Amino acid sequence: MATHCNPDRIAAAAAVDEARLWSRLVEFGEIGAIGGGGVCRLALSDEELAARRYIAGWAHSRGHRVFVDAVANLFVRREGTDPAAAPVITGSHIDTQPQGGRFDGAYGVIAGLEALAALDEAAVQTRRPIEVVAWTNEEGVRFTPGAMGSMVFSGALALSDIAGRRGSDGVPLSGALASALAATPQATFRQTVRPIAAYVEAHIEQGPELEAKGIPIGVVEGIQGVRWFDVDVVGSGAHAGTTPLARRRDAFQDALRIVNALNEWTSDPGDVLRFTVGHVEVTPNSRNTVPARARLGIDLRHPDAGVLREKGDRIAAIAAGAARHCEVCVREVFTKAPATFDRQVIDTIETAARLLRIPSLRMPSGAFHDALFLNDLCPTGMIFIPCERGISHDPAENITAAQAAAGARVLAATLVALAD
Ligand code: HGY
Ligand code: MN
Ligand code: MN
Repeated sequence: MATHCNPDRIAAAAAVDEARLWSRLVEFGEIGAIGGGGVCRLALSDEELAARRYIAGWAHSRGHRVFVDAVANLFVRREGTDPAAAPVITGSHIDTQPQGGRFDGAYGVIAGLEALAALDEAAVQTRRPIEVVAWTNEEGVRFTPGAMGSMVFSGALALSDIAGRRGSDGVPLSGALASALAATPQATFRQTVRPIAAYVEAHIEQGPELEAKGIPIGVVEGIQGVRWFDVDVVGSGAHAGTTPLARRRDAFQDALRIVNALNEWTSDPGDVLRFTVGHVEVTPNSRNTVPARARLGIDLRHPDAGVLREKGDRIAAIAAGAARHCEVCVREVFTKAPATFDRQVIDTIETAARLLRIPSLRMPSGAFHDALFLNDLCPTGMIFIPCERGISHDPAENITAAQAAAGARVLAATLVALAD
């Protein structure tokens, strides 16, 4: 990276205002707040639409243009000296888990906005435009798949193929997207932009390593692969008090057998393979009725594409073999191979941290992120900051103002370098 932009990188980083960034993070965390410091801001819900209005309102007040695309990805644009140049994009997501924290996703978007403010205040001009994006539906809780906005943006998924889907609450995706577009009338509708010069996403680590080592910045080298499966177990409803065991086709009992068999299949003494059944539905979910149906939502991850393929490909057969009385149907609803980030972007982030005298550590990401899909489109990298006890996807998720500011400083300096 050219050294002539060093003063600009340092000036932009120095203009990051820790108190302002923190107060925005706190304010943003109040949108959809639940007890215990957590947030429930499901994709395209009323709360998430309020968060979109917050971002668009901020951008408008600072004179930035706002754009939105067909899958309701929301972009805030700071012009470069060459408006025709491919933009550098930063950002993350603003939807959360049902009992999520304040920082997963939101941090990357708010840190991006802080970086734009810092560039403005340091009067740093970049050749390329810089855009801060809030990708639609990264978590995949209300609508599947997760990372929907970045998948559609990168071309991994056609919106027309999923537009007919409904959310877990029965709301059609098409209607929810229309409401999101209507929520930010100041945003100009825009077709997908090409090419993209680079993408860099700031995020909390969501794991314990940085905190344990006392290192403020993680330079992410790549993301492990992921596969999601829905397992439907179909038995027969019956009376709980009268039906002998021999006559039962209890879907939940077979679901338990399936989970046990899959636990065995995925057990890994090295604790690298990650297998989770985080979603269970039992129908009719009545204490005194033998369950007629059960659905399991499976999340499987590994950094090695071969292991992920081998372990995932046998899930349907193992599930079918473990069920004693019921029919089993397994569908894969989301899949992405492991990704390695661009060497130059990794170097640029690491150099920015060094320039700012902030210690950093190269590391992989166990969580997936929108960067996983942007990586197929343009040079991509990620900046991690520590989070308390490594906890995420829980109201207890927490960071300090100083940690937030360190990440935003490295982000600002990185954006200046990438947009030069
Ligand atoms: O599931 C993930 O890894 C992401 O946090 N949504
Ligand atoms: Mn996230
Ligand atoms: Mn998450």
